[in-house]
Amino acid sequence: TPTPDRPDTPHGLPSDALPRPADAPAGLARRIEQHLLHTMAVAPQAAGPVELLGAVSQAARSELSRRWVQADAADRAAQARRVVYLSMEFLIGRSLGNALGALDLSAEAAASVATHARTLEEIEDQERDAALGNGGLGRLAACFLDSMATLGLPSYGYGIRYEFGMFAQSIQGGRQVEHPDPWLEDGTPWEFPRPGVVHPVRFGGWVEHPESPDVPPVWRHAGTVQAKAYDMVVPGHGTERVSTLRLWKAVAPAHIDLHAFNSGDYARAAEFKNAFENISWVLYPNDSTPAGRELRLKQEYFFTSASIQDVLARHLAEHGRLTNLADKVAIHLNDTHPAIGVAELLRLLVDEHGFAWTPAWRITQRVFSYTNHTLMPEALETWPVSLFQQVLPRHLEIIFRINHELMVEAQAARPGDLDFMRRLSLIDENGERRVRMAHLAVAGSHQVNGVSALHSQLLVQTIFADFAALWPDRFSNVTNGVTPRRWLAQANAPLAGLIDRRIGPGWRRDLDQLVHLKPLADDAAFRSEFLAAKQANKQRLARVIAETTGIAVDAASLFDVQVKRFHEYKRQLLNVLHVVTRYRAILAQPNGPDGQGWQPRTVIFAGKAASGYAMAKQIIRLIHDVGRVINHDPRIGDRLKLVFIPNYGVSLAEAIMPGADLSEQISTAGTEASGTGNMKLALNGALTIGTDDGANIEIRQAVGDDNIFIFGRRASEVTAIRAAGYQPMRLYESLPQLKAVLDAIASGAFSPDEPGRYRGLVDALLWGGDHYLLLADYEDYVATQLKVDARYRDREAWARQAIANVAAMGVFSADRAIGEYARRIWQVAPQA
Ligand code: B1H
Repeated sequence: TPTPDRPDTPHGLPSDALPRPADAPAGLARRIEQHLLHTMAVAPQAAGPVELLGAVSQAARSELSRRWVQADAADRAAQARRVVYLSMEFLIGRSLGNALGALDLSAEAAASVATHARTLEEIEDQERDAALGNGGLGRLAACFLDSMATLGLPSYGYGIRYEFGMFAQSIQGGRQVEHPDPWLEDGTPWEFPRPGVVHPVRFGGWVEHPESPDVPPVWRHAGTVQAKAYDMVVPGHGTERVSTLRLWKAVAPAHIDLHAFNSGDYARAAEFKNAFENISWVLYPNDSTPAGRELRLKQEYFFTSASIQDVLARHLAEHGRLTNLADKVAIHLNDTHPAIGVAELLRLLVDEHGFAWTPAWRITQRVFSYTNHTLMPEALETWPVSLFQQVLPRHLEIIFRINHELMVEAQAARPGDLDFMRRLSLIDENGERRVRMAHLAVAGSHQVNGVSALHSQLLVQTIFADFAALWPDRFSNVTNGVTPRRWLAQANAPLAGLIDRRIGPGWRRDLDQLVHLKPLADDAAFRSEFLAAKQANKQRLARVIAETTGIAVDAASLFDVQVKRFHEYKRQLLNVLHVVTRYRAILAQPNGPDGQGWQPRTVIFAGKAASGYAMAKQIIRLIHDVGRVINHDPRIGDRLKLVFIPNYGVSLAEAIMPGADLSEQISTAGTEASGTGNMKLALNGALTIGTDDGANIEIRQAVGDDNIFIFGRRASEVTAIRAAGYQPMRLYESLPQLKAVLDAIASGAFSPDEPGRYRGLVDALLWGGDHYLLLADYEDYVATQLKVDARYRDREAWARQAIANVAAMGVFSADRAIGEYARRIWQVAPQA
């Protein structure tokens, strides 16, 4: 029933409108009412959704802080070994639904907001996403924290409290427009400022070397910025354990006193202050490619240094000495972004805590471990030696010393092999000298892993081949995973409820239990309930599409979904080539390829392009241009629709994943390190069409060849094709369908107002070498899409296969992944 709009402010309400203790309900409901009055300062019966969000969040927050204090006290008392996860990105999304789920308070919260004539969903929708990350790497960090808390690992995530997170995307005239994301502007109930936790982080200057070798060098830095701690509590599910996410804000040092300046210098003083504080202002929006800017290097050092200082302070408070540091802390590097931590820990031990080099180096290597997330050569971080010299002069010296010892070891392993040394070196000497951060991370860690079986194998065959020759035992694999709490329990209530009724609720903490769904694929009643849940989710998604794009889509059509960052290697353009192929085929053969009609399809895209990535932005524009033509062509009707949902992020993903029938995972084999959207979609009952790449390969092994559509060249074939001199023009000439599609796009069939708009894009395929082999995989892709149609038409067969996918997803739980890290890499044990 619709509710009348209520005023959002308490002004003018009679005082007898406030609840009296006599009618105050119990438990959570009572606490919510109290928070409405005392925290939100609103008369409870006048509370709107925003006030309710605040009050419910506060009620959850107080219970979480109780658990937090308890877990912290227990870990201190036990002097527990801790895991410290350093990451530039934590793509958290919303917190309320997750917190209520973890506290098992969702039903009670729903009941109490119902007394205000609101639904819990409506309240939760008011919360802004915490989008402190770009894509997969940042979301992985958030899933991992959820699992660390749930498994009861004594653990901390450390990162940056960006004032502005991932930019918001809107579409104007078919083009991406970026908007700032001031996610903190109205405050957030989920952070706990720790005014007493501050560490100084130094930059610039020079290094003085005392005469005596026993006296450590002195870094005469040029400036100091203070790192102030803001904590978020990470709830565990089905346990009272929690984890901590500590984010650092950059604050100018106290001696920049704005009041001391006369009015003329005030602006200059403010500028000076900004020059420090800008370090934590904004997330760099470059998924999979490093920014290479001085401010980025400062961000990396800023949060890494503050975090390691914090670790040492905690360790000293608990143990009074640092000699046993490696027994008590495991520090993990989420990609190379915090790799400077290797040099920073050495610096702190040697320069500030009186350690000799050799024991300090031994501790450092035992403490650190490193995950690589990409093989793409352009994505490997390197910094000009000159920039390092200017920003971190002492660290550069330390890196040179590590390198010297590495070169001695290389020399001993392969005497006289200068190329081996050159390839291993922490310094790239080709052209402008640069520091290779991945080499620093490998040298400074006792374990290095990739994020899927294929990726880890390619790591030791390609970019780390020489290191693997030197230290074979250092390399291993931990395939990624996703948290089933957010990605099934929270996002997909219809399916989660159905699973609960059939196999009980235990899968939330033990996803392997989904295997009990396997036999239910043969149960017709279960299949029909499964399809009904999918249908409800598709209707919800269709509503989201209508609200955000204005396009009406048919929830009975096949929902074909590709949602991820836009990048050439992910090949959204190959998907578009298929859409245009299908469009032309429908026009040419209205009765379908086999006379049985066309399976209606809705092709759904969402994702952001890095602001400076022209080609990715052009592909977004092409999707809109093609969509405008197809969606308005009366000859097509409901047989094909193409939509782009703007502003993809965690919350939108929670609406999209449950509503997908088909999951597009079509990267060029050998390029997508793992993928995690592939896991979320399969977990929600989508079938995958994908290449033999990243974790798709393991998904195929888990679900079986018959329950997935794999197409295209494998990684080894990709390498061979390129080595043999790939000629995309030959494919263009020999495949008439492909030629017609490319000609249509290139000649302006979808951009009549500017016919040459996509000439460059097509030329990049035909003349620019088609680096990601779209043309090589086109024919197989289009043929495989026809198989998808045929399978989908047999609704019972499709349901069986979708159920088989869900049942096989146990291994892709982030709990499994974190269990492997804990045992094999961190050597930490869960606390009861
Ligand atoms: C992944 C990144 C990444 N790999 C640089 N690398 C960045 C690199 O801002 N930067 O400089 C940001 C992100 N992100 C992704 O990690 C992989 O492409 C996915 O395949 C993988 O699933 C994910 C998590 O491992």
